[in-house]
Amino acid sequence: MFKQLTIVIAALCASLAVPMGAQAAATIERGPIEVVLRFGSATDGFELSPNMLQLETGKPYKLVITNPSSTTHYITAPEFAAAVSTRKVEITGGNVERKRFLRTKLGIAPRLPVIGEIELRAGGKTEWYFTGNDAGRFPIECGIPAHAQAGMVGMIIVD
Ligand SMILES: [Cu+2]
Repeated sequence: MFKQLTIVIAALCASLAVPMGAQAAATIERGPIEVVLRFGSATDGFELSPNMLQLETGKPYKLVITNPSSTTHYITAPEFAAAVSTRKVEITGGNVERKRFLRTKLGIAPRLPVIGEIELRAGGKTEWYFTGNDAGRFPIECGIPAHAQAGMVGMIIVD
């Protein structure tokens, strides 16, 4: 009886130990936190969805931005770009025309070149990898004249 109980306890410990070990490894190897932001809509609505993102300083993010509309949009968030450390901006789908970089326009000394604008053509998709450095509220909008006024505005809050 005692021997059987010992075996049961040993088996229980082994079954607990494996998942806990796997969980610890998964935590260490976990990649950036993925956040999805849609610029425009499939019905050509002038919107950002969601129009508010809540992020945290010190955490790595992968911001996936899509443009399902039939028109070009400019991802414009220079203050936000200056408040994060960008690792890379990757074009993963569709048609992205260009990335424009700012260095001194904001009157600050960015750690790295600051992304001023990403032009995302119809059907385009881009992935922006960064870590939040500075807390604050940062506007994000479409930089094409009249698109922001039509509703393509949003806010990124970094706590
Ligand atoms: Cu636009």
